[in-house]
Amino acid sequence: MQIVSTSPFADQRPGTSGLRKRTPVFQQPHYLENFVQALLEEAALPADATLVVGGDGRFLNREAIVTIIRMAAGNGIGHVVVGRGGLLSTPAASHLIRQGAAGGIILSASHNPGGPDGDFGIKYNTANGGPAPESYTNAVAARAAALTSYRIAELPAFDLDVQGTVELPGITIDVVDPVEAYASLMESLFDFDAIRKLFASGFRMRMDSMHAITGPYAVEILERRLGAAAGTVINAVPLPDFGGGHPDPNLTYAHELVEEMFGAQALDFGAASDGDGDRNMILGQRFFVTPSDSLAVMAANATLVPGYRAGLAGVARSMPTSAAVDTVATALGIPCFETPTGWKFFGNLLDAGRITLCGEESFGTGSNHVREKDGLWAVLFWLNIVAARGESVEQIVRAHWATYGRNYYTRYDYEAVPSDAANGVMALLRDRLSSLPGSVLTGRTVQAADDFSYTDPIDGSVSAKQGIRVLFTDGARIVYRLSGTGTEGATIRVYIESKETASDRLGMETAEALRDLVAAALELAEIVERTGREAPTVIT
Ligand code: VG1
Ligand code: CO
Repeated sequence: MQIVSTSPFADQRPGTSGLRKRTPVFQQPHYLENFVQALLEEAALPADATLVVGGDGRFLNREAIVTIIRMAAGNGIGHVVVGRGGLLSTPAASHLIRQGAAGGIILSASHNPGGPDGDFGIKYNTANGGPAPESYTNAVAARAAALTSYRIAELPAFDLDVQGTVELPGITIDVVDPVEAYASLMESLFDFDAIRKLFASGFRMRMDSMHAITGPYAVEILERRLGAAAGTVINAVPLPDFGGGHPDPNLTYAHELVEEMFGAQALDFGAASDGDGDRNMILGQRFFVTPSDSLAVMAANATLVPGYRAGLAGVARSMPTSAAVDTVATALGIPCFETPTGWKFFGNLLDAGRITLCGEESFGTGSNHVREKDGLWAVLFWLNIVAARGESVEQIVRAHWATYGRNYYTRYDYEAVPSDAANGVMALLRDRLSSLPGSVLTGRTVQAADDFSYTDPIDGSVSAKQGIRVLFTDGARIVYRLSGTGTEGATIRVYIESKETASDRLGMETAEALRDLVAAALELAEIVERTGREAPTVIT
């Protein structure tokens, strides 16, 4: 074992989901090692602990995993479980950790592009399988900023591509099939027979894995176990640069899928997932399901799915996510929690059994089956609902709106804005907060305006400044926050929502329904003046 002297890096502060930086930043000497040392020291795992390690296969994944395994040995960790080839989707890693490991390290920058000019990322998950809480990530940042050495073992060469157990001096490495345990978990939750029958009846779907991690999982589950046609999964081989694409499952970046599903030859069902496999997009034939609606539909139909037959203890959504699921929770008579953005805030509620389903507007849905959002799980949930109801995706969503009303919803992202300008927008909004209540915008009256603060109902921890909310008396909302996952300048996110219940107002185009409110939202924050951007980078 070697103790290597190093100098601290001041910028190793994890954001919404781990530490994400441009790849060259991670290639600086000692950069990765310093951060890993800080997180292993803070985790303080006992010598008999098992650590799970895996990543989404992006550029640097394999080298980083070898370094992490050597550092685990250097820090006295005796057992590592790693996915074959260094691959593990984020939800599959969460599941493996929950099989008895003390924690896990996941290498991914999720939906951010990969490659030498792309992004890389790393995060730590605790024994419950979920992202470490803020108290931990803050402590890691402080440690990293003061670090003077790290510990790394010299190990004989080992092969990550061969499944099996490797005994090395001081450490045992289990190279496991990345898919098997996860696929079995899915089989235990969903009605595979019903979905198999659905495919056998001629139902056709397309799954776009976007050259990222879900390819092998989707081929095994959809094509092999459920009998979907060969070729159902496209872009199914994980590539280090995701084929030069942006593995973000939305209408902008999943364009291959979108062209097919909105074209003349559209299939019955379309889905896509992101770099690390925790996000999902659900499409019907020429029909887009907003992630917020997806969560609400899942909650309303959960008892059709074997794993959720007993009903839901409660649900949760991140603050910017639309209130569509709140309406369902009220109808079901179950609690609905509103948390800050980021999956780490759902962990305590899931562990305490207070919620069963949760989700975010950013194409993330999940449940108590793991402690991460889960892209393929969401796809299977929808397939199960479609099979059980015998209706199309569009019919299911329109019926949902007719019952619960429709929350029109859109998000405007302004990426790579100079930090000063972005901070100026937030400062302006904070200044305006106290004068907003009672004022009228687009004919709607502001009921309240605040900077969202969350008190965790389980451990009492407080997370302040989680985004500006402008709440109207008719249920409409405008939310502003800065992204915590970008690697260049700042990203301003503006979330706009309006609720309609009148039956003749459920079928509008989203852009049309929200036109006034969007204009008011941009004006209130002086977005165009302060950023110089006439239009957002992405609209979802
Ligand atoms: C974004 C999303 C957030 C999500 C996070 C991680 O964070 O808005 O909902 O939890 O990404 O998802 P931010 O801070 O950029 O808004 V993933 O799939 O990138 O790990
Ligand atoms: Co992701």
